[in-house]
Amino acid sequence: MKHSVVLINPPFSLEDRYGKDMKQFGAVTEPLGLAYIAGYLVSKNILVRIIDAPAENLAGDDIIKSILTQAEEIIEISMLTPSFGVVRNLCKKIKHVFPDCMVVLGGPHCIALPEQTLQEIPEADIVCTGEGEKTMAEIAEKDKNSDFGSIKGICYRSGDKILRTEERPYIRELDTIPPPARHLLPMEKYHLTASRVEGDSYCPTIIVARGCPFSCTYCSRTFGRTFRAHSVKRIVEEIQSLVDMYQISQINIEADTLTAKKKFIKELCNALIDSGVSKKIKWTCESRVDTVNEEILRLMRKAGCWQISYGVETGSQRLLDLINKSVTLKQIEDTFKITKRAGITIRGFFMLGLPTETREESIATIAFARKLDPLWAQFTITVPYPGTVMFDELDRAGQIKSYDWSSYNTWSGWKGDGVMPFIAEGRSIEELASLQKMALRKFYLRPSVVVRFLSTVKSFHDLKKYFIGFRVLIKSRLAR
Ligand code: B12
Repeated sequence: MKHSVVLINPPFSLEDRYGKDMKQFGAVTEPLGLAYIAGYLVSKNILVRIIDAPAENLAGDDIIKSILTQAEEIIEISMLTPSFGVVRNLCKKIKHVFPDCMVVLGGPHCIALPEQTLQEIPEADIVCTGEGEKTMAEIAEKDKNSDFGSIKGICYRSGDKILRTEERPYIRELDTIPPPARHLLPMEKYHLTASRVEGDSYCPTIIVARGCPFSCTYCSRTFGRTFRAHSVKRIVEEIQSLVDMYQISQINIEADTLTAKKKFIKELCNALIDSGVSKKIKWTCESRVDTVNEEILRLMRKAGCWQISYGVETGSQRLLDLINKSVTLKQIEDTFKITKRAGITIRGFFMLGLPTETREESIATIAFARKLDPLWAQFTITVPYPGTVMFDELDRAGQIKSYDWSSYNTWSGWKGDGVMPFIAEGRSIEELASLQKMALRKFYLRPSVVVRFLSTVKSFHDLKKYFIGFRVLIKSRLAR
């Protein structure tokens, strides 16, 4: 028997993520994990729909009303670590109103802590321990009281026990799964962070690969170490269909590490050029400084890439080594130079409050950001997410301060929540929160940067965007 399924992106709002002041800068993005699952279920003739609470501005009660009208039998919810509290409340509400439905959870937090999630959320019936497409199709064929032991990649309840089945291998050939079912999403409601978009035209995200061979200690590596990519033919087709359906002129290309394999990125760029897509579409992406060179960057530029986000993380070589980033400060500086030379703008990501980091090292990170001078810089306070080497090490050392997963938010300091899961010895949340604000001010409130931004204003929209940003920064100085 096939059930009808509702996939829910939980009501984890921009305010939950960034707090009042910063919420206006946050992105509301397509829940592509759920859309991939939906695409697969549709291909198996399973009735499915998606409720995207953040995009539709729905609260828990609105979701319940929506489920009531449709009477779905399997309810699936996607969860990140910081959205844990929101998901737990939603599960309670759902099971209170629909005690007989089956609640399945999945996403990065579930992949990291499947058994514990079932223990901590008694209303959940099943947790998916990996990629959800095939697993969900198999679950949808089963009744609530069936034996789930034969379905790979889940944790489930059997009486009072929590059982874990055999791991499901990663999907090796990504082209065997259909594209994400964007037609089930309210596509007009999404927007990326302003720093990733040129002007105010719509910029959707496309995922071209999964898996990352690197071993940074702060990363969950949800999709394993093997880089698996869609074929370039399929990627070009997916972009082309986005152009046809939504008349887009820009796109955000995502992968765990897009440039992990030189052969792949070269093939992709050449395919974008040869198909003519590069003439219609400009794109932004994320990368690592040690996986690109001048030749690749120039090819990426030719293929339409206008911006790359690099994870710099810290201005201390000692800390770079400690987080196993496997790059040097010199490599970072060199790659920033050649990227700018290739005509590509840069966003730099920086982490404050890494384990064992001193105040001097935080200041060095801020100084390094100013020296590198990307167009945009983001400074977040380190959160050791479960499933990472960093979390395991700190947990073993008894240094995790909070197991309230809702506090696992890199913007907690700025929000002033008063709780952070980890604070390095000798530091305090107040100090890190004020450093995060200071970092942004020191980076953006430089005359050269203000002039640079103002000189790029092309529309009233741009002007408004920068004005709001500068106002928040100045306000943060007053609130210090
Ligand atoms: C791209 C990306 C983003 C983009 C998203 C763009 C977009 N339109 O999707 C942006 C920049 C917006 C972003 C933001 C954030 N991100 Co992010 N992001 C990623 C990244 C690099 C890839 C995500 C991706 O494309 N996945 C591809 C899809 C197909 O995978 P998926 O969503 O995980 O879904 C699959 C499975 O998880 C599972 N699944 C998912 N949901 C469900 C539900 C059910 C019921 C089932 C059965 C299965 C299932 O099946 C899906 C298909 O196989 C990951 C790293 C990673 N590999 O996960 C980090 C990652 C997911 N992000 C992370 C974080 C923390 C965040 C932020 C909270 C950061 C912040 N401080 O604001 C925000 C939260 C955004 C939000 N949704 O609320 C963490 C999550 C860690 C954790 N334990 O929670 C990750 C893992 C990176 C890390 N630090 O290790 N992110």
